[in-house]
Amino acid sequence: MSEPVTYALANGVATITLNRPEVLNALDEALLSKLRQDVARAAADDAVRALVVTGAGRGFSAGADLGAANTNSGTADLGERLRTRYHPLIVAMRDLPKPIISAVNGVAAGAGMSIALAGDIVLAGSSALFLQAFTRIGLIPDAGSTYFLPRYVGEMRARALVMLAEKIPAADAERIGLVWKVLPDEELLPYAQQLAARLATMPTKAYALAKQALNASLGNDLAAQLETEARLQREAGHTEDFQEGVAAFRAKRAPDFKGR
Ligand code: LHQ
Repeated sequence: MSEPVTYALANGVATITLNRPEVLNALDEALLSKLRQDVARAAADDAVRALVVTGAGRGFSAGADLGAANTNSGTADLGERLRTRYHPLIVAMRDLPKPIISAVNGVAAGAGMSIALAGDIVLAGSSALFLQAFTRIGLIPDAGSTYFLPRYVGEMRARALVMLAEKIPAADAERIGLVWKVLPDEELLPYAQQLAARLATMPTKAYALAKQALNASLGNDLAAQLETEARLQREAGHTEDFQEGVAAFRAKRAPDFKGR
């Protein structure tokens, strides 16, 4: 049986591919478990300095596997499933000290959309669709969707996305700020990997600290956020890459960042 998630490393980039294409990469126990393992593996490997998360086949992910007995039984404790299976994954992605590019190659629905939005930069193929499928089946958005949506697109659009649960085409997703860029379908993965390979040559430690600052931003007032910046910039100021960045600037040459 093929693995529910595949992992490949090239040019400092780990490409993590959700791999149950026959069900549009619906999230079952095995897929979620391997995905958590692969994110942890990328986090722990110093040779990895950027990640791409994408889907095999014609979808990114159709969300929770509605065929799995532990999801659709009506007596299942979905809160507990979220706490044990989804939250560690979303937190690991958000806190990962390396940039994550979500390459949304087709439909991203329900918790599959939440996983895509947990990336730092969301790219989409031109035929991708975003669907807050949850209310269609009598659930509420989860796995971070109610956190990401108002922050990315604003309150009104978040409420409409959640309540109308319409399929949002890639171009509209870009227009409202759910997506950084839309690429022709066949260019999506090569572009995502090139972009990630470029990020992998950049000051990885500074990205990790910048992620921390951005993660803290929306819960902070200005004074607290300025203090967060000062604390994290102090750390950035002690990195080898900062020394290298300034030395390269002065020497009018390209920097050679090591990620530390
Ligand atoms: C699927 C799925 C799927 C299984 C397509 N499961 N097989 C919930 C519970 C627990 C804890 C955590 O959080 C959550 C949150 C959630 O994620 S709730 C939201 C769950 N997802 C959905 O409600 C989306 C359900 N799927 C759809 O609405 C459609 O499949 C979409 C719009 C995604 C794609 O439509 P099409 O492109 O027309 O494809 P399709 O419907 O023909 O699907 C292809 C195959 O994939 C099909 O199997 P089949 O054997 O008939 O070829 C589907 O049954 C299967 N599939 N989604 N979530």
